[in-house]
Amino acid sequence: MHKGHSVSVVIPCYNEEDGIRVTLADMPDLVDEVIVVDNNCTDRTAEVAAAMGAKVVVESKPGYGAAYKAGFGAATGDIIITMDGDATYPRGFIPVLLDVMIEEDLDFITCDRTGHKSEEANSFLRMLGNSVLNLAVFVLYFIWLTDSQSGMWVFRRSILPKLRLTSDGMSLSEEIKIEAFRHRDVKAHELPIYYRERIGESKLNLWQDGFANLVFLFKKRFGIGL
Ligand SMILES: Nc1nc2c(ncn2[C@@H]2O[C@H](COP(=O)(O)OP(=O)(O)OP(=O)(O)O)[C@@H](O)[C@H]2O)c(=O)[nH]1
Ligand SMILES: [Mg+2]
Repeated sequence: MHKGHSVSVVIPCYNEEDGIRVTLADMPDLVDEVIVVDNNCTDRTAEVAAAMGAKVVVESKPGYGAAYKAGFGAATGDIIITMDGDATYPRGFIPVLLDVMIEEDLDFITCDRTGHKSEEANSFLRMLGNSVLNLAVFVLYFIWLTDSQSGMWVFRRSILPKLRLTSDGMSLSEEIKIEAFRHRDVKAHELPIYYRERIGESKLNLWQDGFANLVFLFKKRFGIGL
């Protein structure tokens, strides 16, 4: 609970046994519930998460987006915060992000990792891919985001029915931002955070996911197949 608002953290996981342990270990006390979505894990992610006090939700439909949609459906907090199960996003920033949200009366915050990343998390190929996707978001949707692919968002649960989330894959990350920033009743902002190197193996297929995210932006913009 933070200043009268209950807080849920939702974490999608595909085999993040080691990462989830570190992610949950320093979750601030103000977080009322942590929902870990077990997305076909074949390791001990679910056991570790449950033993550390998280509520585990099972989603067998594969994909980052599918996992998030299941997690959002199970969350009960007034405010939902998202992050990966790999300990990359800063749990310690949560109180400050909530303060900004409440003070500025925001509905949606997306966290920008680009200002200060740990060196390992900052490969040239990733930076190039992210720049191309940021540019596409700007050209197609007229929204300037410094980090269109960030996976840490803070938002009021009440706005969820206003967001049309179609993607079951990695593209959900850009889609939720486009939906929030373009909705005239949603007050959205981007705020900087610190980002660490991940624990455990990356689930991102750089070329395949990057290209799929680019194609998704065009499809959504022109209403093709969604
Ligand atoms: N890629 C992917 N991630 C999934 C899936 N289901 C759940 N996840 C989780 O979604 C989060 C994002 O995946 P990551 O591998 O961290 O992707 P990323 O953050 O873009 O890449 P890294 O910087 O290497 O961590 C992780 O917590 C995954 O475990 C899935 O089907 N595919
Ligand atoms: Mg990650």
